[in-house]
Amino acid sequence: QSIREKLLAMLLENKDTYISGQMISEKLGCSRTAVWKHISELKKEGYEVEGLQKRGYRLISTPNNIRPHDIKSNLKTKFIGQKIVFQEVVTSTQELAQKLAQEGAKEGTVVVAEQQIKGRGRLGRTWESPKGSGIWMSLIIRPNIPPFQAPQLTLLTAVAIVQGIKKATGISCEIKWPNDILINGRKIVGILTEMQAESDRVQSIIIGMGMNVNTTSFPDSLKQKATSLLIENDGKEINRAQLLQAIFEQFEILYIEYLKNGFEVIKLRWESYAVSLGKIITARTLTGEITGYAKGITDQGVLLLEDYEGKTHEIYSADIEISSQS
Ligand code: BTX
Repeated sequence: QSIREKLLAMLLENKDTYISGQMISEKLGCSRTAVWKHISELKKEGYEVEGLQKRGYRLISTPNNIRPHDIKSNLKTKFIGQKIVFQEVVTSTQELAQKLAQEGAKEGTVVVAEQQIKGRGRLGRTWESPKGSGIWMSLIIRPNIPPFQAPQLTLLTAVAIVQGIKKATGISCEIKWPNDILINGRKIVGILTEMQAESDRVQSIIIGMGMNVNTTSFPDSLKQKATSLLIENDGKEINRAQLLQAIFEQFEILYIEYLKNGFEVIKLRWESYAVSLGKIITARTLTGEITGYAKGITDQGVLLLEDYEGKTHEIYSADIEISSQS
């Protein structure tokens, strides 16, 4: 942890009391003037800190920033999110994360940006990533699994995000296979998993997550399909750093469980959040359209769809539309 992160952690831990400049300087091993300078810097970033002559410093409020120290000062993970690369503007966090992964970035490294100018969805689609209101990030992991199991990580990520959102905000979301997180049928999060692999082993998986957090309005083309946590939270702003901490923590718990015991437990959780199962759905794949009953997912995360003739199809990649409640 940097001095800035340690200082913030101390202020956050002692939110209801004052901590003296003397105590801070002893714990951080720097002069009281240095402490004062760090506090001034934090104030410039939007942290409200009260300083009283005889009592010391007290944190009153935190800004809605997602720089590394905002996220890491209160992050209780071993490796997920412990290294954060922050950029104000990027083309796509996926691109930068891929480059870092090739250069040997450690597992758990995260790239976060305030804005993407070429945010990517699947199949060459674009992902709207306006400045300041969302979370646009890519996580690098290096699981020792064969490439065909990589889709399991998309499903694991969806579970981690649903649980993280619930923990940080109390809001419940649903998962639509394979990679959308919805509230009341509208998309709040998109997940894009990209892999670098040899024939039998994964080298790295880059999990891209785009979340509409404090977005107040969408372009016309998305108005019917998209929503944000703020909109679903009666217009109240969500603290993005706290949300990220919760998601990283949930992800790490699930990921460790997955590496130890396999996909089974994750699958059960995923199914409990899935809206697309047990319904008649239409799957649009690259080769055509199939309508049928969504029976479930396999241990590899493949969707099983039973058509009207009773034949079961294995769907690896598609867009699905839920046609009816059944
Ligand atoms: P997808 O192909 O499933 O969804 C893309 C579609 O979703 C678009 O065609 C559009 O209809 C709709 N859409 C676009 N922007 C938004 C938005 N902000 N909110 C809701 N709906 C939207 C889903 O792809 C995967 C998206 C991953 C995005 C992350 S952001 C960080 C990382 N970097 C990067 O370039 N992509 C990932």
